[in-house]
Amino acid sequence: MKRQMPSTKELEREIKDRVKSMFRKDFEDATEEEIYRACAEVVNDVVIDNWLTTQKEFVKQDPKCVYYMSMEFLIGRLLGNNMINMRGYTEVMDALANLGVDINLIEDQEPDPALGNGGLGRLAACFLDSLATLQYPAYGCGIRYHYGMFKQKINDGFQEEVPDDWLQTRYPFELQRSEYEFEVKFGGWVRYENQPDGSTKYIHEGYNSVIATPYDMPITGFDNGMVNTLMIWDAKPKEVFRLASFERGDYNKAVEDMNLARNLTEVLYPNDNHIQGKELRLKQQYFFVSASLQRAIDKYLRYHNDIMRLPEKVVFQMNDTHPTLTVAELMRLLMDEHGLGWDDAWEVTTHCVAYTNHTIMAEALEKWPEDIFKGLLPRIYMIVEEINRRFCEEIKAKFPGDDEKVHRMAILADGQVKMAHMAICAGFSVNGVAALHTEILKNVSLHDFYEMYPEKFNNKTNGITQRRFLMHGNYKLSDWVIKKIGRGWITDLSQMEKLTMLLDDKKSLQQFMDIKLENKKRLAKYIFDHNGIAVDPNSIFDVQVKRLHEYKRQLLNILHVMYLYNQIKEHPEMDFYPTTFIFGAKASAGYENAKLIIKLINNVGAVINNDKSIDNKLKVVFIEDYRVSNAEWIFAAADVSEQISTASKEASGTGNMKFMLNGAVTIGTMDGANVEMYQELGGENIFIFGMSSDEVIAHEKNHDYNPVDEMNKNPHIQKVLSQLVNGNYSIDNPELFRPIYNSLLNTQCTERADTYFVLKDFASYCEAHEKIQEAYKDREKWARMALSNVAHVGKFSSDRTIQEYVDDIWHLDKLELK
Ligand code: NTF
Repeated sequence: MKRQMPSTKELEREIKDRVKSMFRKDFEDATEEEIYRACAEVVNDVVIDNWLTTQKEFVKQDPKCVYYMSMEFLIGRLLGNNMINMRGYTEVMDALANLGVDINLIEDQEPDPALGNGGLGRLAACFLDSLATLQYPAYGCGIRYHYGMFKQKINDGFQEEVPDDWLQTRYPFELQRSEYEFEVKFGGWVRYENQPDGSTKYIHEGYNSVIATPYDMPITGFDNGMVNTLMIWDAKPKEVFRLASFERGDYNKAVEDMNLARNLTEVLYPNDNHIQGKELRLKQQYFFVSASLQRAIDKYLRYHNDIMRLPEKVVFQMNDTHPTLTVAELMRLLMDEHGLGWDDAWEVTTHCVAYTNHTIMAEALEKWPEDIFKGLLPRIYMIVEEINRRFCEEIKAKFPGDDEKVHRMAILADGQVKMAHMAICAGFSVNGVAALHTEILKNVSLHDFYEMYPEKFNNKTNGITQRRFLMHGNYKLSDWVIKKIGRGWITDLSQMEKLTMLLDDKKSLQQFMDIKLENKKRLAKYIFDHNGIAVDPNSIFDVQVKRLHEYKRQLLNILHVMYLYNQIKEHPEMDFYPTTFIFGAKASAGYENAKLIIKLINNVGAVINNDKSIDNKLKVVFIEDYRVSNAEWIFAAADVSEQISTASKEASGTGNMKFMLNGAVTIGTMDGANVEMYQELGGENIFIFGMSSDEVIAHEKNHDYNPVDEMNKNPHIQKVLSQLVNGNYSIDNPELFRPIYNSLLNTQCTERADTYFVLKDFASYCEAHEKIQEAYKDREKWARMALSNVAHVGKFSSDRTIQEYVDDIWHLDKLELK
């Protein structure tokens, strides 16, 4: 039976009682942190009952379930999310209010679990939310990093990275499950033993090993009593307590094992769309893959005896190539631990694993040096060699005489292990994350593989969960929508379509814009409290929040701001609607160009925000430490959403959808899911600019783009570029931004100047912004555009995405819950 959240009155009493029993304090004397912990336990009580019921139904109904294998789960805070999904948010809010406490301050006490970098990790979290809501049995499998994504401090305009110590105090929404521990082995060598029956036994010796311990987190569905599990793995040494009694040799090994365990799960690599080929990262990958597969097989064999039928109950979805070792590790477990021969093991494996590609950026494609790989995973390497040998034979048979192709497609080539090639070779499904992205995979990046296995390729356009990004982040708009069209959209976002009936209703449009204004005031206060900058909630809030990457072109945005500032200074009389440009972005710690762009944004802000002569027409704000929790407020307050990547480079984007859901209008390129947003919206409700992906790809192929031509054509660009290096924005050190200048113009400094076509798209970007200015001045017209965005957001729910994965790839059974 589904257990409900208590009533407001009961909650008041329960929270008070908890504070007393947990902290031996009266409620009045409790700190906000203590109240947060008490609330977490009250909510946990309900969640855990439902978790138990769900797990019992799992055993009874024995459904097929998906293991979502991902190095990253950017889940964000869980207290608010769980209260929403258990339908108790308002009740807890009221109970706390009756006790004289603001729920926001209580939610703010929770560390923001940041076990991911950006879109890829947040997508995994949205998928878990949708799976539970749609009642599909699922496990998230990941790593319990002790330090998640670093906290960003801005000091004198520069980014500083501060460790994210989210486990400093006990996290209330995780549960250690010591009964599901498994050993994971690294290094050593493999010995062969011929068996009497003619087969060979492979024995792994001389290895170091750790014990993988899972921590389970409950993933609640919306209002259905379903609770799935996110298992994140931590490592501990095997023999820690017996150290003292070891002989010399064993003692050394125990020390090694201890260090191995200590380092493995210490920290998340902070790179987005970029790979750092560190051995520790490969260890992390094998660690969580091996532990998760062992647990999955263990669970399967508890209720079934024929391992050949594993694909009927289990599917492993590999979130990018990071978990590709799933392929070889599953082969190893099936052969070495469960006695299957190669062909049977391959049959099972290739029916159990599927692969999602999330990027075409060359620097994000995972390739491991063969020697590192072989040294760390000797048995796995043998298996990869055999997979590769058979795969190359298959290519040769299909394309006789094309040795070039075999070389291009091989898993082992040029001294490297190519993870994507293995994922495609073994996976029964290969999907991209937006229609355009999937077409580029088929026709360009993975064309050879598409020719070989056209039937494997399919598209699954990304989505986001409306429960977190509207109900929780923007409850005012959420309540308004409920009043207008009911509650159906909460689990069926296509129902937002009903809002189109309000597009000509002046009163509704006004209410809608009033809510936007309220949200802008909330963000303005946040900005004032954190940045000390007073921004006008009546100005246009033009927002770009996402990881800092050159292909995402925050540089284009800030160069345009510099241009606008020049215009306003030169033509003080010009008709310009006051605009606040808001940025939020973390740069990977080692990405120098990206960090310099952050400094540029901050310096431009410092000059513009302090220039009284422009009469507050322009403000520039850099929000420190952009993360899931402040993102929710930022989306709610945006008028304009900047989605301006170089066409072809952004596989999908998901921030674009979160803005749309909250009634912001997009300025964007025809890239990633922007293309599909454009299709849903019609051209009049989105501002499209810049080159198409075909044009970009053609320039890249023909090497015929010269940014100097763009500069020479356009005096505005000339002026802005000269201001990068004349000390305008760095009086003390005029050379500070020279590397940015060089990256745009100097062919000697980079492989190709202006790699991401910033100058090429500049004029078209300026024009699109002028159109935004015009549109915004007509307040009613703008309201209609903004509301159209909400009304047409239906497709971009992760519920829709998950249903497509289920229908086309996973074929899961829904769990019945009474
Ligand atoms: C990201 N990829 C893409 O850059 C985004 O466009 C996309 O929305 C998300 O994945 C989710 O699909 C990566 O982070 C990675 F790792 F593939 F580079």
